Amino acid sequence: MNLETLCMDVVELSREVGIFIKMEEGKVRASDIEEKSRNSLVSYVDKTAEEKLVKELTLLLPESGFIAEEGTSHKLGKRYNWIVDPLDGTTNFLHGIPTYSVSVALREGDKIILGVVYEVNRDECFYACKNGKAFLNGNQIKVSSTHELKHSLLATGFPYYDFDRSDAYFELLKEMVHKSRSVRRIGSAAVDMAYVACGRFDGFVEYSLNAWDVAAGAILIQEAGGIVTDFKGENNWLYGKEMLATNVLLFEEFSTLVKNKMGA
Ligand code: 2AM
Ligand code: CA
Repeated sequence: MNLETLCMDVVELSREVGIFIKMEEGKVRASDIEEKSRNSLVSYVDKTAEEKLVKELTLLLPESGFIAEEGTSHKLGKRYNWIVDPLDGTTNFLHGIPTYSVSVALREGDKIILGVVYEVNRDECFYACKNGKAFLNGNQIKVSSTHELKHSLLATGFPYYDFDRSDAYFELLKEMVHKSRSVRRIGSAAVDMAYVACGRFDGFVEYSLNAWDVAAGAILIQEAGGIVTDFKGENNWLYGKEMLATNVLLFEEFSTLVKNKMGA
């Protein structure tokens, strides 16, 4: 398997799926929308997009399995598994807000080896594979070189279903607002992380995210020279529902802030 060739095939596929999603923008009726669990919305658009991804990714790598948000495949691969979010930012999509993405990662054993995030409305495709570099539409990207929180632009996602840690989270948010240049909440974790990878954001923090929200973004950041950890500064970020991402220079200051408020 040539990982770089596979990565470019996944880039092309993600763009095709993105074009389908864009064509459906504004056409989804209220009766097409289902609430899977509290505030977690889905429509035929997410499901159709995922079915196409599952079908085509299987053709690209027949022995692979899937961890896919909408559960259209439960096949598990021995060595390779795709981690797929066909539409990250469904709430934005359904409300006519332009930031949403297609997010696809490939896992070999317990390592993510490829990631693609396609931000549909900006026609921006971010991609990386292990031991390679990270790219945006063919140009190499790097994390920012901001080294102090006071000069940083941070990103986050607000809790929307798991409010158990929300007091600690909003304490953290207050500190982030006070200590940084400002904080953005754009509604697609995959896009937030792609923006850390290319240096638009200097740091990102969110809890209760699923593996499909963060898998592709994480390898983008790592290959662009950044760091991803859980809130203790450790490695349990894929299934641990804690994501902290930043460049190396800001890591100590940002992770100390997060650890102090949410690391317990
Ligand atoms: P999704 O659109 O794939 O579900 C941002 O906080 C992240 O949380 C997004 O990546 C989004 O992924 C997920 N999310 C799900 N429901 C949400 C909601 N009601 N509000 C905000 N984010 C939501
Ligand atoms: Ca989704």
